[in-house]
Order: sequence, then C-alpha cells, then structure tokens
Amino acid sequence: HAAANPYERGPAPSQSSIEALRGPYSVSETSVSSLSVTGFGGGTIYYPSSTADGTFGAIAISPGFTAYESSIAWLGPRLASQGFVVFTIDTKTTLDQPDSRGDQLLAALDYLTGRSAVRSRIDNSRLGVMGHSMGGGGSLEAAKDRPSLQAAIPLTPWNLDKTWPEVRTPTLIFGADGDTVAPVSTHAEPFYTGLPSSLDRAYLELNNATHFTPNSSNTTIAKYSISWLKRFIDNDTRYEQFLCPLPQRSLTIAESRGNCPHTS
Ligand code: 9J3
Ligand code: ZN
Repeated sequence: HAAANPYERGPAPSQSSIEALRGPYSVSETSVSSLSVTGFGGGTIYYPSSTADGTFGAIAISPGFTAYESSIAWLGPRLASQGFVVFTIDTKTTLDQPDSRGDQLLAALDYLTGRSAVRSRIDNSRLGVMGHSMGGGGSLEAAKDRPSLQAAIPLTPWNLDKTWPEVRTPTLIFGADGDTVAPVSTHAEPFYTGLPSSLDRAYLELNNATHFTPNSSNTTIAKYSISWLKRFIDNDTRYEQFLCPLPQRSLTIAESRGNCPHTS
C-alpha cells in the first residue's frame, strides 16, 4: 500500500507478528569494544541487514545493577528484526547508579548516530531508550535529560527518584507483580504516577513475574515493547490496536494503566 507515513517499516502487523520470536527483517550484529568508546562500556549493535527499506529508528538498552549486556541481549535481535537498530550496552562499571546509566544510554545513542559503522542506517531524529532495573531507572533519567527522545521503556525499573514531571517522552513502564528487589509499590507504580498525566504513558504489570523476568525472552514484554516503539519512534499507528484499549488483566498481565487513545 502507499504509506503516508515516511517512517513506517515492514508489513501490516498482527497478533502473531508482534508475538513472533523474529520479525520480518534479517538481523546482522557488530560488537563495539569498550576500549573504542567513551561515556559507556561498549556493547553489541543489532540492525536490519538490508538497506532496501531506508533508515530506521534506533534504541539503546542498559542492563541493571551488577549485570552485563548479556542480561538484556535477547531484546537485540527480537526488536531489530522488527525494523530498529538496537544497541545493547555494558555500563562503565556494573555498580553505576541510574543517573549514570541514563547518561551512558545517551552516550551510546550519540556513538550510534555519530560514529558507529551503522550510522548511515539510522534516522537521528527517531531514538529511544530501554533498560532493566537501574537501567530502567536510567531510561527515565535519559528521557528527563533529553526530551527529544521518542520512546522510553523501563523494565522492572529501580530508582530513588520517584517523580518524573520533566519527562516529555512517551513512556511504557513494565512492573512485575512478584518483584521483591524493586517492588512495584515503591518503584514502577510511583514512576508511572510521577510522569505528567498529559503524557502518552502506560503501565503494564507482568503477572506471576519477578524482578528478573526481563532477563530472558518474554513475549509479553516483546509484543508491547515492539508496539510502543513502532507507535512512537516510527509514528506507526498500525500498532495502536495493540496498545489501545489497554490490555486487560489476563494470565500474563496483572494490571494495566495508561492514556488511550494516544495524543502524540
Ligand atoms: O538494577 C537493579 O537490579 C537494581 C536493584 C538493586 O539491586 O538495587 C539495590 C541497590
Ligand atoms: Zn543525567
């Protein structure tokens, strides 16, 4: 069909296409040594192998406290195969706190768009961040620091800062009902509530899940993350159907909150 949206990539989505282990794009990867960069700890870039569809939006993803890139690696090919350049990073030290992780996510995006081998494949105006735990707290810090980001997805986030009135980036927060490290009552839920009520924002609480659920392949995280990134990084309203109305309570979703329909 003739796409009116210049950022639309890939075929029309379906429940099965957003739940699939891989999307329509073959994925290549290149590793970035910590010795070759400043401001973050290196990582792996996953990207659609073909250049036939033009440029793509890009995201950087941070692991949590004491964790490495490997703990979030499953998201690299899962998201890149849907049509994004995805940079899973290591932090400078595994003990870095959320504000530092936010700055490192931004340094990684700057490297990706400015210096990386795939920079010509990226649309510099369509960038986002994700992260697990302190990396999820860091995603909120990155969005606060850089309002031009188009999407943020904190996964079972942890942060001492609970209020996010400065954020202008559409934000999808995943909590886990059984999280005892970053309990939703003191982390994910107040972070959601602390975002501006006028913002495109959502909160999905994973059912029967723990703090570490985002560290392995998870179709609920994948399908709603793909939809959020497509909707807000690609402006692709074909994915709005998976976000609004909000997902109902189910075997996989314990609770959902958000504004529907979206405003941006
Ligand atoms: O990144 C995380 O897993 C944060 C949770 C944590 O261990 O905080 C304790 C300081
Ligand atoms: Zn900062």
